[in-house]
Amino acid sequence: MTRREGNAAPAAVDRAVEIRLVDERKTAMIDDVRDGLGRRQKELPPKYFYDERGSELFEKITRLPEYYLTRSERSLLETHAHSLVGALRPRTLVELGAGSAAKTRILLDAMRDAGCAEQYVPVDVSQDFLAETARQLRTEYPSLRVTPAVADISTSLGLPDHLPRPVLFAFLGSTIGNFDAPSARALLGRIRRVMRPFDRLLLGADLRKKRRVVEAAYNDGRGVTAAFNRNMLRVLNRELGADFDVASFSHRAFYSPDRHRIEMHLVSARDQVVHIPQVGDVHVTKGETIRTEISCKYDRPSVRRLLRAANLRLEQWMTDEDRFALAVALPRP
Ligand code: AVJ
Repeated sequence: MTRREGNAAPAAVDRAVEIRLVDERKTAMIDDVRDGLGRRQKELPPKYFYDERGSELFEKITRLPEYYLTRSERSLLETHAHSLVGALRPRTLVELGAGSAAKTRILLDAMRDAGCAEQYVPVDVSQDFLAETARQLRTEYPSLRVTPAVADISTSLGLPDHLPRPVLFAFLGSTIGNFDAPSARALLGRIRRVMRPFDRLLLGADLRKKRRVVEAAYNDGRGVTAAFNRNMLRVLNRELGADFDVASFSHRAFYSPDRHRIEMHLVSARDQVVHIPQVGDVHVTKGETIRTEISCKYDRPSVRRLLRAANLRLEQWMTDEDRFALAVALPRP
């Protein structure tokens, strides 16, 4: 949120904007919850993991020995950032699902070293997280223009109108894995439509691999992933006034080799009724599950197909011992 010191009216405008954003988030959440819990396989969108506690738990996950994804992607970025940025010379970095922007600095450093860094646009659903990230990056990169955009990328990108080109769009962390095939195509299509010929998309995707390796990453020995999973119910309790008995749900994550994806569920230990204001009473039977996340795993042909379906072309493919991939894509004419 912008601060306009010493002027009462704009501060009131800021406040009004803030209230509207909070309101919109709540309305969208009610719709998502009503829709998701009304399905035969109950489900909730993974974006609701990430309140402050959820973001902290996720940061912990990224440091777990079993969770190879973040380390693999970081090492790929460290290896390839300079040559990527040197070839493209992007003046703007747009980062989708920016989060804490930990890996962003590798790209921003490379852009600064190449002397092309002008603007950074972190896009995220979490307004608090964005404001903090923006503040930090402005201090670390004083000559960089930082213009955060609050948006739910599953519906729109919310980008500023005029960006210095070329733009490097970064969609990292295997967040694409959270989207099923039709939604992933739609999301990449939205990115494609704002791309110009010299812009590029840098996509981080987790790769298909031995079941026990991928399952271990989502069933860590310390129970951090379990706490992360259950945290979604705490978010709904706090934000919607729901009364989920968090302790009565246990964590389950498994790899489906046919669908090439991890599914994460919360399993109810008993028959119960959950009251959710503005949604209604939700009946959950003993052993019934709520799916909280899918995490799709790719290989080169499936990434190429996905990009092609969004009118993008795979230009470059980098992997870290076949654990994780960075793909560079360009718009097809
Ligand atoms: C942030 C979506 C990449 O799917 O691996 C980590 C989230 N869930 N452990 C993933 C997550 C459980 C993560 N992404």
